[in-house]
Amino acid sequence: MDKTVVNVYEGKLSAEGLKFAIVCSRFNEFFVSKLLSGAIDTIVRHGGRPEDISVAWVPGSFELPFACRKMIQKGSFDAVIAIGVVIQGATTHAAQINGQVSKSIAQVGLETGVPTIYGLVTTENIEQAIERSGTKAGNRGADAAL
Ligand code: INI
Repeated sequence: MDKTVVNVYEGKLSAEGLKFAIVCSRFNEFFVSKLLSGAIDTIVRHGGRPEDISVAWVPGSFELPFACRKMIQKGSFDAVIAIGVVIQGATTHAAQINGQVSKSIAQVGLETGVPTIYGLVTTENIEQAIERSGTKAGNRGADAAL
């Protein structure tokens, strides 16, 4: 596209000078810690400073939107990243969490004006969670940070 004749709005993949909050769920921490490492690694590799990254922990993914909002209200972050892993069990519990959390994370971003990024892995089983936490399907935390 010829950028001299049109206005193009697009992001730059630079984290230089930016402050990030990463809100993580302790539920399925085995996977969440891998996603968190991926997110931090991506920010730092794009020029962000480790000291400009704050990490908050909540019990489960359901609590992520609330904590994202609190971090935005209490801090001065350029973006907030929510990280969690919801694995389907024998009941509809996971579906209930997923539906509400995705909507609420979008709502936090829209209401506060601070980019609030959805970095959740929602899977049918543990194998799919492994694949998305740093193995054959990449690292969803790194993707969210990007
Ligand atoms: N929280 C998760 O982050 N992942 C899950 O897989 C999960 N499951 O399956 O139960 C989960 N449950 C806890 C939930 O997020 C809340 O912390 C809890 O309901 C208290 O509000």
